[in-house]
Amino acid sequence: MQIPNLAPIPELFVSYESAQKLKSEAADLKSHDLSPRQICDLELLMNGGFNPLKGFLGQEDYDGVVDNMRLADGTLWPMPITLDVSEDFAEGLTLGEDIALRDQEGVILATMTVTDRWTPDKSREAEQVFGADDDAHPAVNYLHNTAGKVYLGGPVVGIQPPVHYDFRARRDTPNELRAFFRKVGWRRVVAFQTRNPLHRAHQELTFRAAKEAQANLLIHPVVGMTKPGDVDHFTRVRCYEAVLDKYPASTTSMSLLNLAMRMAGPREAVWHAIIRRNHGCTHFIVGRDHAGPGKNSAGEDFYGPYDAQDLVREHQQEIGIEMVDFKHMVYVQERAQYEPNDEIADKDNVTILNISGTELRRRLREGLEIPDWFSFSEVVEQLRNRYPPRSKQGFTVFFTGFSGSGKSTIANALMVKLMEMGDRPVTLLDGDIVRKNLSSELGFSKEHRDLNIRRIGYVASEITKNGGIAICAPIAPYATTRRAVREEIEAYGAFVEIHVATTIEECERRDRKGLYKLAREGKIKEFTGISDPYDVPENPELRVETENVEVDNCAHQVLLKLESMGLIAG
Ligand code: PPS
Repeated sequence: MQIPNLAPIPELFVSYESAQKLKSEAADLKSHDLSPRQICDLELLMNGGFNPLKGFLGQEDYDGVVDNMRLADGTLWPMPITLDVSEDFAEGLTLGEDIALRDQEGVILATMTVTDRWTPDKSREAEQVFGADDDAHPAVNYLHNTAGKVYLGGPVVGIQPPVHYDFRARRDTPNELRAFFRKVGWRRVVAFQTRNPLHRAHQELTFRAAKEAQANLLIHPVVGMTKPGDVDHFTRVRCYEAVLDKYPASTTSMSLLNLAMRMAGPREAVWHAIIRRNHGCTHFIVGRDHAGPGKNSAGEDFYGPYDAQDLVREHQQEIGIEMVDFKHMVYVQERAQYEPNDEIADKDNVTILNISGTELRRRLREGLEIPDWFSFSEVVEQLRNRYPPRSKQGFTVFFTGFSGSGKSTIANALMVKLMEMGDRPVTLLDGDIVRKNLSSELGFSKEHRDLNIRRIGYVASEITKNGGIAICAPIAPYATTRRAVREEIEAYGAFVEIHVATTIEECERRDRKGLYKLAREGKIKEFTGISDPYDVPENPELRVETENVEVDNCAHQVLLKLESMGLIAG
């Protein structure tokens, strides 16, 4: 097991000439546009990362994998690699027919002969593979709410790998890595799987693992799809590059793996081990709660903390890779070094320091110190860049209220006050301006109002994502639409909902544009508050009254709110 066979492993690609021919013939085939996850799966099928699979699983293999982690011929394989499609697409196919598999731009990557088509029992798959039919598990959620209803299976013929424009030199196929190990004479290689930035504890444990196994180290991070909410791979790769310099020269290398993780704990760990064996590694580090999906809907862990280690240990011989268990490293202040937690004999007499992921995120968010013992300054710098403190992040102020309530006036006053501060660009998306520039073809039906607010939400989310301040001032009468926009924006920064609570009677009394009169006369239909609904916000960040209050004062209340939320400096 320790002396790897670094001979090339089978790929599913055809020669360049055959690929050109297949490509032109494939133009006549029915096409399936692959999802991002299927593109990741196809890449690893074609380049041998999923060896011995020769295509997407057929029904017999699928049943074997789901029920007992084995293909129909008995080979160990823990994860269903399936091509899910819509019922409509599946119905139009004849078994034995070839289909073209295209990426999201329409480029043909492969063809597949459809040998199997079936409607899976997804609840059974969830129970057997992921341990529970619970949508709190990201892969179960995907299975029920994203994946198509029907599975197709059959052998794949590879035409070209998916194109990556980022970090090209850092991506290797199994055969490229095998060739690299041959070239540099690495006979024992321990792989470290990760989807998180590496800090000092990781560097210590990987270095120790390599020393223990008398092996070289391969940092093998996943850059395909990881757990929703993870640090994006662009930031992570820059962090990994910084950490690479901390290992003794020529002992360690890094390669990026375009895997779509399922967060399936023990089964996933076995899958990861097989993939690393295929990439020419002899050892594989498995930690506590490897590929854990977080808590289930009852607030409990899906898997036991050492289930993954147990399952890999049970199958390591058969896979042909040796498991190295991941030690939980903690920092011992008195000795100024990291030590495995379970090897510290004098725990009562020393100070053990640790910073959890949650605590790290809090420190980043609030711009607090991240100590040198915890991470490397280059890594912290990358993370601070990516996660600036709230006072430097983008955010959206979303005013809602009746026509004539004073939204636009307060929004304009707020805009100039924020521009006076000058640290972030400010954009005003006022109701009237948006209707002129973005939504000129829309009317005031529920459907059109929703579309209008969605567009505003999209533009505001882009501004927020890029570190600017978006001020929106539409009527936005529907609570569900406001909630959807809030969710979209909160992925990037704060969403501050301000209800301008001027009563409809007061708005009608002011009637600055003369619209209420026309609405009363029936000359304007579906007029909010008169002949159309308005859902009063239940929990806005701020409610402002405008009767007998100066505009300047209203804008000032908003500024105070932003300050109390840490969005602007006090
Ligand atoms: S919505 O519901 O959020 O899409 O509405 P919004 O785009 O903010 O509306 C912008 C302005 O359109 C004028 N207007 C109407 N308002 C409500 N109902 C009807 N039927 C209507 N027809 C025209 C109204 O003056 C809104 O301007 P504001 O700035 O709110 O006074």
